[in-house]
Amino acid sequence: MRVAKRCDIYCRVVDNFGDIGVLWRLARQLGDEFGWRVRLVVDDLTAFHAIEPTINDKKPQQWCGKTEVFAWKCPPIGDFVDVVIEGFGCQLPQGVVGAIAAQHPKPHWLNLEYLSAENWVREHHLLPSQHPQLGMTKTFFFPGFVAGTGGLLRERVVQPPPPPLPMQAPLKVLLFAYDLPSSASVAKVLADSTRVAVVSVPTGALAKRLLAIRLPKLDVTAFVPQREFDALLTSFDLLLVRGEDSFIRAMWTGKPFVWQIYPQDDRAHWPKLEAFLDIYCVGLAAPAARSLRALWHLANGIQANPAASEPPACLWEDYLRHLPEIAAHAHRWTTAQMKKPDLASNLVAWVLRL
Ligand code: TRH
Repeated sequence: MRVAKRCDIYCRVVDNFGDIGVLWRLARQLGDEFGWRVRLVVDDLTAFHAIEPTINDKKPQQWCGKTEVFAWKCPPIGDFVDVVIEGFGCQLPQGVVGAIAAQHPKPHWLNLEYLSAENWVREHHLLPSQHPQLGMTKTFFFPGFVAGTGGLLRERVVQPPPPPLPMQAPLKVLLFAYDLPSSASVAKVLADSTRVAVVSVPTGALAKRLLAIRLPKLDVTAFVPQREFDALLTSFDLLLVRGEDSFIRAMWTGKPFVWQIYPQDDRAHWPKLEAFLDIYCVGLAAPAARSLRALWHLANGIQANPAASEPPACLWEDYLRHLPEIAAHAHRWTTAQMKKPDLASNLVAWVLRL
């Protein structure tokens, strides 16, 4: 029998809930499915509490299920550890780097990167980088959608989606998006549409903005614990999601979705969105793909050619015309993605092979 690996995961919350959302899922999965002894070190316990209400944001050390959680200011130092995962280039606390460098044998040190569908990801996945002073190697682990990348987070409980049903009744739409003008314009189009029954918006800055303009059909919902979030997604017909974690979770439902990517300076996020659209639209007939792209661009405030762009309501009507085809495609895409190994399995396999 293999001895359980001891794994420390480090998370700095840059913004919102995605950083902790992803690393909390990974911590849980490594503990629950692979029997690893995981410690999660987080710099923002308040953000963690928002997605996992049992976390006490005043406690520097606590257990949450099988995971031991530490506040960033007092990380566990000195205990033997097999694997160290640095979330999204967060840079380990100084004392930790020294401690793992002094350990024999040294742990596997991974940097888990942000998700991207860009081509270069495959070439960079599992590239080592030598620490100039410590003689330690840090390996870059890239999630991704295609073979040769680290894959996507998906727990064993995630089931293949049921085939899509005809959508005759007015649609229930989830809008979990950033507080941006493009989100408000999509919300208005949805609310004005006779095909939409409700626009459900989780409490937060965007919900406030939409309440202020008295958006019709608006339903502001409470923020649910992450463990309930995935089930919640399945209760909608169309999912407008954002960031990294809710995007992947929307995908696992097999339902049609629109991804609002995390906005970066200098439009650095635009090529990332296009890279995903390029792989996602393979197999979708050209008119439906054009329509899908147009709605995604609207949600992301992208106007490829402002002079030629149609009014948002027309883009939505066109999307609705193609919705049965888009829904069937979403189901096919998800079913195919589910046949690939998931991120935690890939990570564990890589560690055990070394
Ligand atoms: O919150 P996000 O925008 O997160 C991020 C971060 O901003 C990060 O800095 C950035 O780099 C990254 O996006 C790309 O979106 P995301 O990734 O979808 O994370 C939201 C998390 O919140 C996800 O784990 C699901 C969870 N959640 C709940 O647990 N309950 C809820 O009710 C809702 C609406 C979300």
